Amino acid sequence: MPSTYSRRDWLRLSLSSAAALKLADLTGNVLLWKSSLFSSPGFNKADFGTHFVWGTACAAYQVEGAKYGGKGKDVWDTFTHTPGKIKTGENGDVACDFYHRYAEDLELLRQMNFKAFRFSIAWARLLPKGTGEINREGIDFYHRVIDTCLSKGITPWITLFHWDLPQALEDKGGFTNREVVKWFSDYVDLCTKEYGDKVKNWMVLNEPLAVAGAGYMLGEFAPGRKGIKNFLPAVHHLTLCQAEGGRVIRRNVPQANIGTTFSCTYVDPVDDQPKNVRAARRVDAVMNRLFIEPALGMGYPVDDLPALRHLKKYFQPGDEEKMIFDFDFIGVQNYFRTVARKSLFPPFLWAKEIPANQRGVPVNEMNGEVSPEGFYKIIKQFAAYKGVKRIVITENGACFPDKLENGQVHDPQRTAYFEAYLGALLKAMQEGAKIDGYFVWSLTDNFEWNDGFRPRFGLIYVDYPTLNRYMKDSGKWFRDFLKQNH
Ligand code: GCO
Repeated sequence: MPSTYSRRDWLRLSLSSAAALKLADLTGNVLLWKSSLFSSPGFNKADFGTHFVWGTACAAYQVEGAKYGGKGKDVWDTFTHTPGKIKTGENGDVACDFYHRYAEDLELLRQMNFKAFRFSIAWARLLPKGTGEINREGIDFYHRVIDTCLSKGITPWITLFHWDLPQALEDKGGFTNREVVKWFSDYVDLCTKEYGDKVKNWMVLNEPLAVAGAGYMLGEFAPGRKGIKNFLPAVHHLTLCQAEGGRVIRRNVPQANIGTTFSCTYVDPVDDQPKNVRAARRVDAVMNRLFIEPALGMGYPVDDLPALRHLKKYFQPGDEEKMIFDFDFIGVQNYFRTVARKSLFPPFLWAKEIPANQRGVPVNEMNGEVSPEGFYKIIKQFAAYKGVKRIVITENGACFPDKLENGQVHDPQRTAYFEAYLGALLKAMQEGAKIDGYFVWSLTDNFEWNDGFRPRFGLIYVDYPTLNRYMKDSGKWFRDFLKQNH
């Protein structure tokens, strides 16, 4: 492969087959996609190395069914049951009923030849009030999931927190209350003591920015709070939880492989005018650097986003040290690329993102730009940090409008997406990025937060009225790709 790719090379990577399909996406953009069903990519499984981990990822609230098994209420239960918060009015009460169907789902995972399963523990399933009394049914449920994984030769990878803070703790201020660091470390202590002899791969937080930004600043995600006065303390306390969680795992689990995950998006300025270049840097500081740099001992990215100096207000003596943890790996999660420009709104950031469908680029169903090049660049950006030892792609995937017909789901766009993104990942690896694994988001279609069930990311289609599962063509593509020995 050439060492520097031109735009045209990237286009070729995405469209390298002669059999290109012309499809129109929901927003009316006409997209060209390679028909991967009739061709094979220019790489195979062995190119990624024999130790490379192939898995899929999911999260408790999105799949389990919140009403089962004595789980306490969490912020997503409250949020989804508040009228107007979820675009479709739906909720995760039943979701994919993973609570009862986990064995079937793990069997499908095995049939697709994946060897790892990333899932999260619902804090309120173990501790209905967030602290104190334990729900034995919840503890046993995750033992069953872990044991089923192990019996099928699938390695469990656990995320400790994927956004579902127990409501009882939110009632005490949630992430704006510094006490959360103590609540969280007690919860991590419980999980790691309970499951640590069977599970070695742990992730502390999933995308803390989504919690602080969408949950406490914009009010778009649970708990639906707004404003900088909520955002700043939430950021700092999440940063402390992130490092403290790592320390608890290290203490309790011998030979643990400890990581934490970040939502990452390569940010380009709309043009090279200095004001737009500076705006893109501010967006990058928030979107990509806010939580990793303090963990690496670099502090918050105040130089590029001076407003972050207000975080100091929430510091206590010793916090600079407490924010640091030496993670074994960093979880990079990427879906799209971002293009930014200067703007007078919102204050604090003084920048705005230009929606992908206004830029004439291929998009997914949620209007995120499909950009293997952006994926490659963000991996390189994270791999360039001196303190990052290893990277795991803990999420990557795409939503496109799927249709179930005669038990089949033909989703060539999704397969083409994976081929192009895996090509970009391989290129980064060949240039020296130390990447240990790749997790598809997601095993099954699931509850996509404030968008409800409409955007489908699964390799397995879920027919919600019956909850029956169907392997999509993209799942079959992975099944065949992962079967290869060379
Ligand atoms: C995230 C979350 C997932 C989402 C996925 C698709 O990255 O936002 O980890 O829970 O469902 O990203 O949007």
